[in-house]
Amino acid sequence: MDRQLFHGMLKDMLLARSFEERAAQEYSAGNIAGFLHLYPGEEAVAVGVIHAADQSDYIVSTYREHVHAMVRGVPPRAVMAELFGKLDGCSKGMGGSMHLFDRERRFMGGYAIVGETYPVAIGLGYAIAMQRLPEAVICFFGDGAVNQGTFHESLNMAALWKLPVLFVCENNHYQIGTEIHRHSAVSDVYQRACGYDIPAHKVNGMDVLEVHAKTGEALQRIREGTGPQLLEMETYRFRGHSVSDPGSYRPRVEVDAFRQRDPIKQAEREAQSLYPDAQQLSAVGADHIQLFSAHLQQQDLINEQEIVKLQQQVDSIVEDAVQFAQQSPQPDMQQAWDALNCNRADEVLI
Ligand SMILES: Cc1ncc(C[n+]2csc(CCOP(=O)(O)OP(=O)(O)O)c2C)c(N)n1
Ligand SMILES: [Mg+2]
Repeated sequence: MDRQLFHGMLKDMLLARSFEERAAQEYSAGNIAGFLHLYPGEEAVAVGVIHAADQSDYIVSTYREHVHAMVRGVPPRAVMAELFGKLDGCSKGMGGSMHLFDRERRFMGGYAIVGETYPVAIGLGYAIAMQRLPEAVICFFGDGAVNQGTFHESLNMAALWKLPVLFVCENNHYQIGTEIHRHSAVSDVYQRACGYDIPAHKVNGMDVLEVHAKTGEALQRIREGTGPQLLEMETYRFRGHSVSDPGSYRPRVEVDAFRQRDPIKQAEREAQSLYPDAQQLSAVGADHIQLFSAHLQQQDLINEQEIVKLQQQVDSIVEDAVQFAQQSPQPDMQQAWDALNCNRADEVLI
C-alpha cells in the first residue's frame, strides 16, 4: 500500500473520531439540536470503503453519515455547520445531522428512514447502467435495515438488471437496543445475498486495510459488468445508538472487548510495526539500521511522530469547523421557503 493512501486513511480515521467526539460535546452544549448518531468505533468501514472508490462513484448513506460525507470530501466546516443548522452547512442548514447532501461530490445523502438507501442506490445504478458509464454506487445500510422490504426488492432488481451497486452492510450488531440475533432469523447478513445470486463476503470491519482491499476487489468485479456485490462489514459502535441513548442494554464486558479492537489503534499498530521507532531500530544494530533506513526510505511510510502530527492536524481542522459553524448565519424563512419550492418553478401554487 502506498504511503499517501495509508496516511490519507489514517488521517481520515483520526479526523472522524475527533469530529464525532466534538460533535457530542457541542450537542451537550446546546449547539446541535435534534438527533445525532455518532460513528466512533466504525471508522474503518467508511474510510476503507470510500478510499477504495473512485470520485465518480456515488455514495448513499444512512443517518450515521457525517464521516462518510467527510471522507468523500465534503469539508468538515460544511458538515459541522449543517449539524449546527446553519446556512453554510452542506444542506444550507435545513437538513441537519441526518440529511447531509453534496451533489457535486456525489454524496447523495443522508437518509433517516431505515432501508431508504437501497431504492435511491438502485435508481442511481439504473441511470449509470442505461448510460453504460464505468461508475458504481455504494449503498451503506445497517444490520437493522436488512429486514425492510426495500432490501429484498432492491437486491432482486439490482441482480436482475446487473446494476453496478455495491451494498455495504455496517453490521454493528445492534438495531438501537436490539441485538442482531434477536431481530434477524439469519444473522450472517452476507448469506442473505445468495437468495438473489449476489456474490457476498463477510469482512473484518475493524481493519481498514482489509476493508479497503475487499472493497477494491468488489468494485473491480462490478466495473467488469458482473452486477451487484454485497459486503458485510463486522464492526461495533462505541457509543449509544444516538447521543440520547446511554446504551445500557449492552454488557460492559462486550463494549470493553470491542474497544480493545479499536480500528484506529489497530491501524496505528500496523503502521508502527511496519516502521520501527528509533529505540527498536537501535536494538537491531547499526547495519540493520542502515539496511532498515534504506528500506524505510524506499517504503517511506509512517512513524510515531508523524501520527502525533496527524492528530494535531485533525484537532485543528475540527476546532476550525466548530468556529466556522458558530459564526455561520441561521437560514431565514424565505430561504426555507425557496428550498421547499425549488422543484416547483413551473407549478402554479394555490
Ligand atoms: C422505517 C424506519 N423504522 C424505524 C426507524 C427508527 N430507527 C431509527 S434508527 C433504527 C435502528 C437501525 O439500526 P441499524 O440499521 O442496525 O443501523 P445503526 O443505527 O446500527 O447504524 C431504527 C429502528 C426508522 N428511522 N425508520
Ligand atoms: Mg446496527
